[in-house]
Amino acid sequence: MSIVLSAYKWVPPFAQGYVKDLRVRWALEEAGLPYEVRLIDGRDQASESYRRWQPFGQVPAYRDDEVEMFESGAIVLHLAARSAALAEPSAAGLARASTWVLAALNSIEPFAQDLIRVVDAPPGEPWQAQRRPQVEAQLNRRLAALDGWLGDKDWLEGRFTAGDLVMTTVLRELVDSGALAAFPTLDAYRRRGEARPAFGRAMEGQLQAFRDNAPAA
Ligand SMILES: N[C@@H](CCC(=O)N[C@@H](CS)C(=O)NCC(=O)O)C(=O)O
Repeated sequence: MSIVLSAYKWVPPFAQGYVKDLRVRWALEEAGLPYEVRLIDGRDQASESYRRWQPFGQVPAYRDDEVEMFESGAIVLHLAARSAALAEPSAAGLARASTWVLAALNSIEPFAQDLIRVVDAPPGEPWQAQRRPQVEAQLNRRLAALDGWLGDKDWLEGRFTAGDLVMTTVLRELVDSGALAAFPTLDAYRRRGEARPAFGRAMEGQLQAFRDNAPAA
């Protein structure tokens, strides 16, 4: 199968290691599927041809011999349907992995992003201090529920699935805010995901492109 994935040539340091093509690179590495990366810049993002591939001009976009698609969660699920490394190879196994991919993107990430927006707001904005406790309380309720489900398991379904892959990428977004400090079990789960060799290869692939295309100082 010939697989092509889009990613940025370069992004500012704060975003390096967090661009969402990482999810797809990681899934491909777990599945052991070879792939090519098409590196794009702002001009490509705005082009009509790229918008036909990714309507919002974002990364990642993906194509293989069967389909062209976008949205990192959808791409990871497409790969999970093709690799036992990402889901139990049965309809029920794929449904369970899909459940956790959607839970990561729908039930955790919006709350994580609310907190990140507050934390990253310019200092001194009065709404920031007012909103933070409410946003933290909402996020903590979700994290406590996730923590309760994980319990003493290594992975959400007992074995690693696409759901753990996407959930790890969502939890990583919370490290800088300190939000995981109150949830050592979830933080250890996040670290377990990041310790997987496939994650390391995916990260290195993303960072290598940024090193190769760093603007001249
Ligand atoms: N929901 C999309 C989000 C993709 C996304 O946010 N991509 C960012 C990079 S991490 C991007 O390309 N941002 C540029 C933009 O929105 O113009 C997905 O998961 O694929």
